[in-house]
Parts: sequence; C-alpha cells; structure tokens
Amino acid sequence: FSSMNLMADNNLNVKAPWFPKHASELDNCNHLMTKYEPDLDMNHPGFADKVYRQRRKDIAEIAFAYKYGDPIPYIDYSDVEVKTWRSVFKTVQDLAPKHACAEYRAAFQKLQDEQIFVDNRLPQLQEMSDFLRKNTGFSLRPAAGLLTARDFLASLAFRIFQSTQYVRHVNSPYHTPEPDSIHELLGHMPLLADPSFAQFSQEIGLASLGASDEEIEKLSTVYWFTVEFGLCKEHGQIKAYGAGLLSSYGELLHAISDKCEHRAFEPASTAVQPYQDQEYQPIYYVAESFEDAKDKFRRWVSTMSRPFEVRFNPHTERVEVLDSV
Ligand code: NLE
Ligand code: FE2
Repeated sequence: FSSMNLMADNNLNVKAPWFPKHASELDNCNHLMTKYEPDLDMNHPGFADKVYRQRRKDIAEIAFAYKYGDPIPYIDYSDVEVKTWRSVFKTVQDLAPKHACAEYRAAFQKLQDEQIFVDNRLPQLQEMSDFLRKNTGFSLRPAAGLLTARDFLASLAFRIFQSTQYVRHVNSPYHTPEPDSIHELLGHMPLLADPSFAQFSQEIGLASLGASDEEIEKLSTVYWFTVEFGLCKEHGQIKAYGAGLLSSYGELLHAISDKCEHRAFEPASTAVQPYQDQEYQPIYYVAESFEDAKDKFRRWVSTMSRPFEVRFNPHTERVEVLDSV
C-alpha cells in the first residue's frame, strides 16, 4: 500500500454515503424493501392465509431483535414448512447432478455428508453459519425480508450474508419472487462454502461501500445476473450457479430451455440490463467460467469512480478506508 494512506474516519469524503466500517454496524443495515409481501400483495399465495401471515410476523421479529454477536435463534419449523422444504430439496437433489455447476455439487455433497442437508428437517441458520465459517469465513445473520441493495451488499463486504428465516408458502414450492429460507439454504449456502465464489461475493460487497446510488444499482444488477441468476459453461455445457435458479426448479428448467435468451456475461453491459423480479427471467448471462467472471468483474469495478479504496481486515472484522493518492 505504498501509494495509499490509511484514512482517519473523520477524513472520509463527506460526499460518500455512510457505510458500515465494522461488522457490528450491520445492526444498522436492515432496511427492508416492501414489495411482494403476504400482508400487502393480493397475488401472494399467503395473502388470504392468516396462520401464514402470523408466522411470518413472528419470524420477522427475531430478525428485528437480532444484534451482532447474538447466536441466531432456533426456529421450530412446522410440519407444513418441513413438507415444503422436502419437496424442494428432493427436486434439487434430482436436478443438481445434471444442471448445477461443479462447485455447487461439491458443496451440496459436503452438506449432505455432514447431515446438514437432509430431507426431513430444515437446516438451522446457526449450524449453516458454523459450516460456512469453517469453509470460507462467511457467516450469517437473520434478515426479516428483502433488504435494500445497499444494506444487503454492504454485509457481503464483511463476509456476512443476511439470510431470511421464514419459509415460502406451501402452495408455491417451485417458485417464489421473494427470498425465503429455502432459497437461501439451497440456492446460496452451497456456493458461499466455495472459496472462489465467496471471494467474488465479498468483492461485490466491498465495491458497494460508499458507492453512489447509480453504482449501487449497477452492482446489484450484476449481482442479480450472476449470484442470483447466473449460468456458466462446463465442458461446453450450460450449468446453473445462480441461487434463484438452484432454489427454484420451475425457473431452473426454464433457464436451460430454449424459451429464454442466453448472452455472454460482460459486466459493463450486464450492469445496465433492466430486469424484473416477479416472473422467470427472459434473459440470462453465461459466464465462460467462474474465474473468468471474477476477472471481468474486477476489471470493470476498477473503472468505478469511488475516490478511496477499502480493504477488509478479518482479524478485527473492520473495513479500512484507504485514500488513493
Ligand atoms: N425465485 C427464487 C425461488 O423461488 O427460490 C427466489 C429468488 C429470490 C431473489
Ligand atoms: Fe438470493
């Protein structure tokens, strides 16, 4: 860091939006987007289901009360919730060998070997967090629902993934537009246990700290088309690595069909591609390989305008701000 000086906190460019400098400050990064919710959206399968709505409220309370350092509270999932889990889990088990990328398949196997992925109970976030910590240093904190892009991406900078803990409605196991614990567990967790993917996720997070609103929009679009809905090539075949595909067998089959468009992943153009988050995607981006996506992403991020650099210190869980001079 010869050409950089460690900046004192109060030296930070006043124009940069506030961002957390320590993992504990993620206690302030839990702002929700209210879009598709059982209380608000008539199209939500839980809209007319009072029991489901109450359950969602109870589980959301846990996330609102959560503070850095707390163990993640245990959820006693109901028989209906376990039934929903089982039906998605079994389909993923059937589809993943053929359609998921190698990194996903390897981590999935590990999770089965450790009895964390079994069909008759949902993994608890705390045990999953312990598993990730051992593998890549990632950990989890509970989230009450869909977070703003700025808050969500900020946590990734600290190798912390904010995860929902409620379960999708039993009437739509194959697809839900909102994140739920089945999406987090089956979609995100296996790849967060892969070192190279974990690094990629953290780099998106680091790039987001103090970024402008337009840049956050671009970063979350890249996140959307990679971490959530990315496809990649493996020995000439198209495989899925996006979490939204791996947790939704409806969309996974759609994404590899000829009913959608495949484009080559190119951060600069991918970042400005509009998307919707309610139905299956019409367009997916295909990465040559994982490493290639990371290289391209790094090159693109280096063109961003932020007047300082950040680095994460894992010993203190602190982000240090470096003035580029
Ligand atoms: N569509 C995904 C699923 O059904 O699992 C969730 C996507 C959350 C962004
Ligand atoms: Fe997700």
